[in-house]
Amino acid sequence: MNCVLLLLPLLAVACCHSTDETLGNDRDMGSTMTHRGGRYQYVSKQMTFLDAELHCKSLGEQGHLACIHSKEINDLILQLGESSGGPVWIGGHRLLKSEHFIWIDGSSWNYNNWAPGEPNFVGGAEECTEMYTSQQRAGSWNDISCSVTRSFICEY
Ligand code: MAN
Ligand code: CA
Repeated sequence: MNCVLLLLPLLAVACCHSTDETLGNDRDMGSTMTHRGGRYQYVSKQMTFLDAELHCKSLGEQGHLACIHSKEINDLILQLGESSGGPVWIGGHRLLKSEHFIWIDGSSWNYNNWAPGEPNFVGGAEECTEMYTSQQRAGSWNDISCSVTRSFICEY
């Protein structure tokens, strides 16, 4: 009997995290998708890049704004962010005002999907990265000031 009771939480975890591409609603905070063990959550609240990153960290020990390494993940993140009605933060950040970008989790910058003409570093003040979610630019990225507020996608 004890054995069965101990197994129940394990079964619950196995059941809820094994399926790829699960779309569900997370109360009023937006929707969550799992993909190959990674969890992605759309947060509808609009925050600056820093506050958004801090919010993602509060979701889990490994939480951070979504870092994108393939078209597959880019498509998934676009799908999650589409309901925002505007661009969403992703975890790209300009390195020390240079032309180089880094991902906020330290993973390598091995994929990008900049919109035509981007990143253009307007006013020397565009150090964060947003994804457009509508019209012909949907899924492509723009460098933008970190202090504007956006909905965002966490990975945790
Ligand atoms: C336009 C473009 C972008 C830029 C924003 C700033 O959309 O020039 O590259 O980041 O304006 O608001
Ligand atoms: Ca720009």
